[in-house]
Amino acid sequence: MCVCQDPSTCPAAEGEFEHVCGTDNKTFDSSCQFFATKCALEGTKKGHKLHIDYIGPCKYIEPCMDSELNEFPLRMRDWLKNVLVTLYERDEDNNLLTEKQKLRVKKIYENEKRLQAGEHSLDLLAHDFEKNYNMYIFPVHWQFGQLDQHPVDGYLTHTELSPLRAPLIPMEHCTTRFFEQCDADSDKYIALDEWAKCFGIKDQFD
Ligand SMILES: [Ca+2]
Ligand SMILES: [Ca+2]
Repeated sequence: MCVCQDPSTCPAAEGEFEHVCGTDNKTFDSSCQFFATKCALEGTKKGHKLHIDYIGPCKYIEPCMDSELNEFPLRMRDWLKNVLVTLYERDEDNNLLTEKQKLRVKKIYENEKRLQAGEHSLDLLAHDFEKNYNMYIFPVHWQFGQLDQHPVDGYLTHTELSPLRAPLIPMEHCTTRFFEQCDADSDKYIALDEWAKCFGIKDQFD
């Protein structure tokens, strides 16, 4: 039988960066503390609803305005593309990408029209998305596949989304609103088609 860890046996946090903010808006010293607490609430409604909201102590997060919400996917898509290109560049001997994935990223990497990583205006990002739309499809799908692991079923739960969402929230105040509206049918899962649509990717893949 599994036994919940006693929170007092969690290793002491070495700094604020180990703190996590729960969806109950309470700061936990570490993710160990958080999971021990959640485990102790197993079977209760409160426990079911408790998740890690973001990394770091709870803090005031500015409300996200509609105009800012529209900017969010522009920057996020560009970022995902750059993450993949960086992985590809570094992937000489450690297999961060499968052979099939490498082939797809190679096409993006070698495309001369690719917008190089850096600070770009929103206008330029929007223009590039329109002009080089095809380069943005794979990174969006790839990120979904990275997150959809427990289980691999074409849906993201709050927990599956967490590795992307939790570190982003303290830096990007539109993160929560963005992912909330991605779940268009509000069933608490982000399906692949909801995800793609959220990033402005049309239905068909390939
Ligand atoms: Ca899943
Ligand atoms: Ca949904």
